[in-house]
Amino acid sequence: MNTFKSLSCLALISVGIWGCSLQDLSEYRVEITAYDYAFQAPEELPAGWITFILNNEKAHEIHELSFARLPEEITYGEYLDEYVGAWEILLKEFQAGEVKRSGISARINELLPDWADGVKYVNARGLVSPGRSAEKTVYLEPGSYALDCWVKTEDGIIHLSNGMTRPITVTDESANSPEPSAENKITLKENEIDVQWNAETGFHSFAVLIEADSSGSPVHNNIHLIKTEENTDLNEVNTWMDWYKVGGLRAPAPADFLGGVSTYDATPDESATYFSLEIDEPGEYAWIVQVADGEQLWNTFNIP
Ligand SMILES: [Cu+2]
Repeated sequence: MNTFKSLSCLALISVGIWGCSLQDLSEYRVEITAYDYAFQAPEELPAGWITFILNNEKAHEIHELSFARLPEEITYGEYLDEYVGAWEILLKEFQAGEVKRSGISARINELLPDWADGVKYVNARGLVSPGRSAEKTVYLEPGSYALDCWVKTEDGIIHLSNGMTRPITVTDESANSPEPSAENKITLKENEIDVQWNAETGFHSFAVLIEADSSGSPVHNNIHLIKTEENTDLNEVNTWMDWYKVGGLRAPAPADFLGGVSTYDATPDESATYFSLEIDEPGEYAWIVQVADGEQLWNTFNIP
């Protein structure tokens, strides 16, 4: 099992990752290895801030880490049968054209069990292309979780249906790990991605803050970094990032994803979401936030 705790602070300083203090000695790091289609992951973790490294260097497809916290009385088996099963039925009907996009919400409510509202997505995505690794740091309360990949195969099958899912129990024991002190800040505004950083090759850590709309809801729930080529169509990437599209998150990916995060239960401005990634070569890149069709929210830039 590739679980290890607390890389030494000196090692981190030597490669210039964190503004390190003695408290950072207890950063809790877990490596999750992705395969097509499986995760190698621990069965049990302590509660608190956990840094997950998604190692996608052994797989041939793009993958993600999605953490769903299960309702207390529900087993992982029930979650797979009744909850994931409902989404599988919906997806088949949607792909067959029997359910339209506008009808998804009504149909999935018919299919899902009564307890479905109790499933909480504490953190998702962080799409990572094959050959890459990326990190994110997530706060986990004690409880039962499912670690899933919701990306779809070329045939439109959810990776988790092919086995890319693991149960993880978060115990009452504390990870004794501090909230990350990321070196860079990203603020997601309604029409702007505000990134405060030095765009250069190397390892970069980010805290993501999300502004609220007039009703108090977060204006966005995701951000990713992609490497672009001359023919990369960012409108196409935006459309592809929408799971609720027949071709959404379905192989092949239209861009090279370095990492990022999605968060569904975020509180605007109050708590940050954390991720880190490695920019391994100069070139053209883009920060992209998946937004509704016809809208655009990205920043393109060059790494010299
Ligand atoms: Cu996957």
